[in-house]
Amino acid sequence: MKPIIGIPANQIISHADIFQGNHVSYTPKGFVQALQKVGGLPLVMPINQNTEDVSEYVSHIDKLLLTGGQDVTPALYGEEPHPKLGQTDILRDNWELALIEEALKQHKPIFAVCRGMQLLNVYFGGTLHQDLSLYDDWTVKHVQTPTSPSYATHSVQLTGDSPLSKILNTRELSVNSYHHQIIKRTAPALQVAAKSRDNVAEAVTAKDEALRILGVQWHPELDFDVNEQSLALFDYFVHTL
Ligand SMILES: [Mn+2]
Repeated sequence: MKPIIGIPANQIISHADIFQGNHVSYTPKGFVQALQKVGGLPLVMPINQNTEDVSEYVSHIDKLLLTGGQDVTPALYGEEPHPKLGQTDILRDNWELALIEEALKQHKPIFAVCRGMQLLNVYFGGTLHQDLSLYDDWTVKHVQTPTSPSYATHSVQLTGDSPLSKILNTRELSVNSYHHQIIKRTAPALQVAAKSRDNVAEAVTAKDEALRILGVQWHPELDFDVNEQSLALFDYFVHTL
């Protein structure tokens, strides 16, 4: 049996002129293909305003994968929207927060990418910088556009005893980077597993190992076909975490 990996879908809400005005549920193909390549069975779960359905959804999956996308609604960590905040979608936030809670309740592992890692931090009571410009020590380019996501552009240093350094068997790696928000206060339940040179949290794990959680700020789904370490993360998630 292949492990079934639940992926909460994103929805297009800002382009009413495409798809005949329908809102469309989707997930980037990189997640689908990376999971399939390492032997997982991706299952996309559309946003559902009835969050009572999460228990049934989660009972059908083995693991939960949170993807990138919109900014997290700042009210969820007690802030007003800053002028540099990007698009938010409270329906997506609420659906994914409900799925996180249920996955933890049902003891199912969570792999969280980019926004997913930020949302996990907010779920556990942490906060975010709504834009990198609000971070005093910002010196590294974290939005590498227009450089291809296949090219890793900045280094991250892995914490010596973190599972990440064991999985990847290194203390430093190069990653791609497409985020304008970062963790401000790390949630008490989480620990930083990797940092960029300007001290931005680039990966997190749970302090309590019984909570099987890995979050990364970069995008392994965009370079897994050319970067063995990115593929290794998906392999670890599907078969080990
Ligand atoms: Mn970065």
